Amino acid sequence: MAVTTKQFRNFIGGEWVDAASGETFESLSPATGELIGTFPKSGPEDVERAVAAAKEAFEEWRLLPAPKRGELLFRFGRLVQEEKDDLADLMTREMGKVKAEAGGDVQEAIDMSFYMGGEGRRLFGHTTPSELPDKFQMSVRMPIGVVGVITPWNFPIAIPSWKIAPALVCGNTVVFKPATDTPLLGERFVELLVEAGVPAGVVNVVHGGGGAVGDALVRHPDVPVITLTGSRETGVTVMRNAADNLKRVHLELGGKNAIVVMDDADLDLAVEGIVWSAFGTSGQRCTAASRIVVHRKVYGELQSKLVAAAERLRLGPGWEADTDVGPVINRSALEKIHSYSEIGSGEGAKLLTGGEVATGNGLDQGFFYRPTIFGDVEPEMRIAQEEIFGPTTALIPVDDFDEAIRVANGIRFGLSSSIYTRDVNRAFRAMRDLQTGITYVNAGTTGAEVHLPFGGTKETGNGHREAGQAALDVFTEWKSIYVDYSGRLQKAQIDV
Ligand code: UN1
Repeated sequence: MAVTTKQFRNFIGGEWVDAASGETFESLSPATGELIGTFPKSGPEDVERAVAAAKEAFEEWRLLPAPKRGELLFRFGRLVQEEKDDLADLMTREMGKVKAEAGGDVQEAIDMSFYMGGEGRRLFGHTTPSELPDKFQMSVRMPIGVVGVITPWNFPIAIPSWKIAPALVCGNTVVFKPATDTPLLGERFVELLVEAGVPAGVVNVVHGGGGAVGDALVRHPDVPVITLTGSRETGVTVMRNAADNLKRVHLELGGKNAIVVMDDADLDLAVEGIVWSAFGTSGQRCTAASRIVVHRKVYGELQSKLVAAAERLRLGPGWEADTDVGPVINRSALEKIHSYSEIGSGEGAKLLTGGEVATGNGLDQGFFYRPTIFGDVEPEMRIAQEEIFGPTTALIPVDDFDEAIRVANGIRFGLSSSIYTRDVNRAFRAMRDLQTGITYVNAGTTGAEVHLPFGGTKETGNGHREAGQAALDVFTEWKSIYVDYSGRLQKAQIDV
C-alpha cells in the first residue's frame, strides 16, 4: 500500500490547524526511511489553545448521558473495524511491526472501544443502607475534566484507545499527544473519532515532542488528569512536574519481565512462548520477556532449542508475509540496543546468538537488530536489570523454585511474569509470589486482554491500572451522596 505523503495538522476545537510556530517535523518509516508525513512541531501555545477548547467542551460533554457517549464509542469501534486492514498496513510502515501483529494492535482498539462503549450503560456506583432512618445514600462516578493523554509508539493504535475510550465514556474531554515516531497513526485515530461524531473540542490532538507539548500539558493547571505510557525516567519527570497542581497521574512504565522455566516444564511449549514474548514486536513491548530464569536441570536443553529457534527467525519489513521480526523504531533505539550487547559481553555474559545490527537483503535501509540471547547471565548484571526495549533476552540459571522466584522478583519493575511448569502447587505459589501486576502460567509474558486490569507493581507505575473496570478509577472521581427524606434534622456521628 502506498502512503500518500502529506502535511498533517493539529486538531483543536474541531479545526485542523498548524502549529503556532509554523514549524514541522517528519515521520519516517523505520523499515526503509520512507517519508510518511510532515507534522506540526507544536509548543505551549498550541497546548494552551487545545486545553481551552477541551475545557469549554467539557461542560456539554459531561452532561451527555453516558449511554450516548458509549454509543459514540460503538460507532468508532465499527469504523476502526472497517479500516483495520489499512491501519495495520500503515502501522507496518510507520511503526514497523509485522502485519499480523499490527492487526492485533488495531484489534485491541476495537475491543476496547466496544468494552468501554458498554460501560456507558454501567459505570456502576454503590448504594448502601444508612445508619439513620429515612435516609438514602449512594456513591456515583463523576467525570474529572480535561485529560492529558501521552502515548508511546509501540502500540500506536491500541494504547491511545486504552486511555481515550475510558476517558470519554466517563465524561472527560481529551488533549492527546501521540508519540513523535507514530504521529500519523495518532492522527488517523482522531480522524476516526471525528467521523464517529465526537463533538468539537471533546478530543484534540497536539503533535510534538515530550519536552514542549507533553511538559506543557503536564504543567497546565486546567488538566487535572495525566495518563502516560512511557519510560520510567519520563514517568518520574511527569509525576514531579504534575505535583504542583496535585494532579491525578496515571503511569504505565517499564518492565523487565521474567519467564521462569521449571525442570518439569514442556520445553517445546516454553521455547515457543519465549520466542514470541522476547522477539515479537522486536522486543518492543513493556510486557516483553527480557529475562528467562531456567532450572539448571533443563538449562542446556532449553538453551540449544531456544538459540536454534531464534536463528530461524526472518528479519524484514513488516508488510512482507514471511517476516517474523520487523525493525526497531529508530536509530537511537538501535544504538541503545546494541550498547546493551556490548555491556552484556563486558559483564561476562555469554553471547549465544545475535548481538549485531542486521544487514544485507535491504535491511541496511532500516533499523534491524538480530534477535539476541545471552547465556550464563547473573541476576545482578545490567542486562538482567535494565529495560533494553529490543530483541534481547538473558538466560539466568537457577537451582530451584525458591531461587527462581527470588531472581524473578529481584528487579525494580513489576509488570508481567510467567512460569512454565506442570506442577499445580508450584503454579499457584508462583501466582501468589511473583511480584507483578500480570502473571501467566504456561504462556509467555505478553498478550494481555482489554477487560482485565493492565499495569504493574513497584516502579512500573504508581498503583493505577488501565483497561477493564480498573481504568474507570483513573478517569472518574467518586462522589458520595446522602439524601435525608425524614423531614427533620438527623444528626450523624453524634451519640444520642
Ligand atoms: C505495551 O507494551 O505497552 O500484553 C502494551 C501485551 C499487549 C500490550 C502491550 N496486549 O503484550
